[in-house]
Formats: sequence, structure tokens, C-alpha cells
Amino acid sequence: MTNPTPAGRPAAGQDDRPGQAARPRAPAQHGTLITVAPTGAESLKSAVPALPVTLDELVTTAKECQAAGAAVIHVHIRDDRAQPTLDLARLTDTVAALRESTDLIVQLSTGGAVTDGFASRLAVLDAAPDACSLTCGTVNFGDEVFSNPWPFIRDLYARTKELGVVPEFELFDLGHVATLHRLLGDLGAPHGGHVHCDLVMGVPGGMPGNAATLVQAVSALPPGATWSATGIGRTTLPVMFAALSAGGHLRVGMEDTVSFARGRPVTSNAELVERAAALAELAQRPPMRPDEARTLLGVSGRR
Ligand code: KMH
Ligand code: ZN
Repeated sequence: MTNPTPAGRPAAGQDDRPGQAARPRAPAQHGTLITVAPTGAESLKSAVPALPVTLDELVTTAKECQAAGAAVIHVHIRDDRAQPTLDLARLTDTVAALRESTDLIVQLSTGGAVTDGFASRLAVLDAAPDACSLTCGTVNFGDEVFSNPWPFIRDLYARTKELGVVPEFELFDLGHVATLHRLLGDLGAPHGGHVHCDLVMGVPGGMPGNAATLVQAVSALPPGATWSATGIGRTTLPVMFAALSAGGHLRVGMEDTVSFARGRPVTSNAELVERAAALAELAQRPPMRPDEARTLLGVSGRR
């Protein structure tokens, strides 16, 4: 039997119920960070009418999702024709509007659409978001290629540090985990000091969205890193259950799935957040508030 602590209580990780021999117990539970990715760059508004594409639609969605339990919003924006854009003025206005109307951590996508060039993806940071996505490698993306060569990854990461933007490392494949280690080894810790990753699983061409792959990817992450996971399309639910059981956080939203169940389209991002929040509650890891998420991720107060 392990020695008791000075206060006479069993050491952390042991069962302290009266009459119980010391034995391992589950790690301390923590809340669940829920990120909503409401729009993405791939779905067409004409095919998915519930997709938020205008600033008004995005702000309304953000408010609903915060009320449902989201703490972070991962943002792609659209132009007047509902096409993906990285227009800097629009991005800046979007950051301002989301800050005005919600407490959510505003994370801009630097991935954009597969057709976006590196210069405009780097310039996203000039819109001064709280946080940004940073994909750690190239991946086949359906019939396309989502291009993230090492020099671009390095430049983007260096720029996040210069501008004080907290990166979330997007990992679409196991090789991306290796690149994350290389990046941290070469350039050091991110702004905010904490490494948070998002496993994007089930993209055709990336790692599959299942529990075995999730466990393998998580076991390769840097020590101390936290992580979310999202499964694209029909891998949404298996990945969500696997992430919760493995102690991870959740990303949901219409960027990743437009079906709520077989044959039943998603009607709003909020219903995806509500479902994630309900499962998190069931797992006794309730949704984190935005201020708790700021502390976890090292995102400082509003600039
Ligand atoms: N739209 C994808 C090509 C990100 O936001 O950083 C890339 C993507 C990743 O969605
Ligand atoms: Zn995205």
C-alpha cells in the first residue's frame, strides 16, 4: 500500500472511500471545451440553406452556440455571393462583431479554402483574432490537396508569436504530429505558453475517424498538450464518443458535418453544440465557460 499523504489522505489517484484498499481511480475530471466551426469553406449555401454565411447569420449562430455551451468559435467567412473569402476588412469586421456580441474566443481559420494562397492565409493574422488554426502538414482533401508545406507552417507559427495570437494546431494525419514536434523544437512554445491541438479526423485522404486512430494520435502528442477532436461527416459521433472517453475536448459544427443523423440534415449549429454539451454532461465533464477556456488555452483578455 502506498504511504498516506501528510494530511492522512490517500495520495492522488487512489480510492479514499472508507474501508477500501488503495487502488487506482480515474484521473481527475475536467470540463469540456466545445469549439463550434459553423461554416467552413466547402459547403455551398445553395445546397445547405442553414449554413451561416452573412455576418448577421454568423453573429446569431455564435450567440446561440455560446448559450448552448460553446466557448470557442472557429471562423471561416463568405463574400456577398456566399463564396469563401479571406478579405482582411471583412475578417476584421467579423472579429469585432463576434467580440461585441459574445464572449467566445474568436479563432480565425488560416486554412481558408484549398484555393487560397499562402500570402492571404498569413495575412489573416492581421485581423487580430484571439486565436487561429494552424495546420501542421499537407493532406489530400477529397479530390483536392490542402497544402501546408514546412516553410509556410514555420512562417505562420512565427507570425502568431510576433502578433500574440494563440495557435490551435490542426492535425489531419499522424505525420502532422511529427511536424508539430519539429515546430515546437525549432521555435519554442506558442504565445500563451500552452499547446492545444485539434484532431481533424475522417477527411478523405487524412487519418480515419475511429477510436483506435484517435488513441494512437493522442499518445504521440507533446507532454502537457490538450486536444480536441472532430470527425468529418459520418465519423462525427464515433470521434465525439472516443474523444470524451479519452479525456479530450470537442469540436462540432456545420464545417464538419451537415447531417445530424442518417437522412436528417442539420438545422442549426446550435443543435450540434447542444448534443455535444449533453454528452459532455453525461460524461460528467460539463462544458467550459469562455473564461475557463481562456485560462486553459492561454488566451489573454480582449485586446
Ligand atoms: N477548409 C480546409 C481546406 C482550417 O480552417 O484551418 C482547411 C480548414 C482548416 O478548414
Ligand atoms: Zn476550418
